[in-house]
Amino acid sequence: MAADTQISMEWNQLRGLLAELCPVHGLDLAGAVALPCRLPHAERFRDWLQQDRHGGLDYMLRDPGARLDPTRRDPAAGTLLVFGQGYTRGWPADDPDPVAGGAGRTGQPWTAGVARYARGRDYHDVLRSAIKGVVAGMKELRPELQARVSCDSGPYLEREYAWLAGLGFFGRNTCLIHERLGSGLFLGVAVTNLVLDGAPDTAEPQAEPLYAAVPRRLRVHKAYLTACGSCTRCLDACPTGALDPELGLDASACISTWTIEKRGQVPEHSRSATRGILFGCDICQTVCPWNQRAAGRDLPPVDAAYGTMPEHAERGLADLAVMEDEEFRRRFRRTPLWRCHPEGLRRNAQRLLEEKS
Ligand code: B12
Ligand code: SF4
Ligand code: SF4
Repeated sequence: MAADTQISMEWNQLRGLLAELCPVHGLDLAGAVALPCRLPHAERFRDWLQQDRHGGLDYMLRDPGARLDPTRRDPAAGTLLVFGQGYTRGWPADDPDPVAGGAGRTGQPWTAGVARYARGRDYHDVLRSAIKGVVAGMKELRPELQARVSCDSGPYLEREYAWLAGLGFFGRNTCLIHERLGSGLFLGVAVTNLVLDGAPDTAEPQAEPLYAAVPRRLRVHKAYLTACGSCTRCLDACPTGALDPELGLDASACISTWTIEKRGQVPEHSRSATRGILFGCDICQTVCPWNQRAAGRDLPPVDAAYGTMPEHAERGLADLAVMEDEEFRRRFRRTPLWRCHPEGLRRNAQRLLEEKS
């Protein structure tokens, strides 16, 4: 983004544009946060880093200042647009329950051990191109618009911005939850040179997003942090005790970290916890009542790109355990499984086979 150009737009004009463009590009939610802005949970993030709850995910240590303030990277940034795109409508009751064995259960395909977010095409590609589609549509009206589009991998606290922009609330499992859609949502952002006239007070989180394919629970009049109430299901269900009600998630204990991000073996003490799990972990979302309710609702379907890829059913766990790098590349290059590298997938599959024997 060029360093010195900002353009103005009316808040309601942006609302109209998002309402027109988001459905065309398969986006469920969109909102805006004026920059620079004070992040209410910046301290939570700093503590998380300081207490080593990042679990050795080194990319989280890189330039934390930029993560807290996008204008450090893009001085002309005036508005951060944040988008949500569903990949599952809740966690259906007939989904093989990972707590009960997932892919380890007899008769289940190996994909039952893959977290739902990773069963289709790579969401980075799908969501980024959807957001770019919205930006391109906006540019037809305002050619001077500039935007840096990012999903997941950029230095942005995406859940924090999503909450500020009114997309949902924080669960005790740390996920961003929408009252009707649940937490099966990917988040992405566009850091733009827009300055919005008539935008709400930046110091306050918004109660509703600018655009929602499905509105939040009741009409939400005031933003709130969480709607977990007295529920602690996710804390109780997490098999490694990775969730702390005060401190959030400890990535060094999270199965997701071990099965996706790390290269070594799952530590001995967590081995029984990962039973039946091949890649990622959904346990703290599967048990969440917001997701169970979402699964029973009549909601518009998610983008077909997030459906299970039937072509992989021809391969079994035993094939994955010895899969050559070349086949891994061919099959999984454009999927989230790419993240764990061929050796990670072989390792995970071997562990599951050992469990079964
Ligand atoms: C590092 C990372 C991980 C790590 C650490 C996760 C973590 N909770 O921090 C690991 C590898 C474990 C992981 C796992 C998963 N991840 Co991840 N991950 C990220 C990443 C890259 C950074 C997260 C981060 O900044 N962590 C630092 C902590 C401190 O931040 P935070 O948890 O977001 O919390 C902040 C706020 O949300 C707020 N907050 C959070 N919870 C609460 C609760 C209360 C009560 C309060 C007051 C505040 C609060 O305070 C924090 C500071 O601002 C983001 C993408 C991004 N750029 O943001 C994706 C992201 C969070 N992951 C995502 C997904 C889908 C997953 C998995 C579901 C994948 C899977 N099935 O295996 C799991 C979910 C595990 C879980 N329960 O969080 C989505 C989440 C979407 C959503 N609806 O929330 C994101 C946003 C990616 C995306 N673009 O869609 N992930
Ligand atoms: S993703 Fe799994 S291991 Fe990680 S916090 Fe949730 S339940 Fe625990
Ligand atoms: S399981 Fe309960 S405590 Fe955990 S996020 Fe869902 S509602 Fe909140």
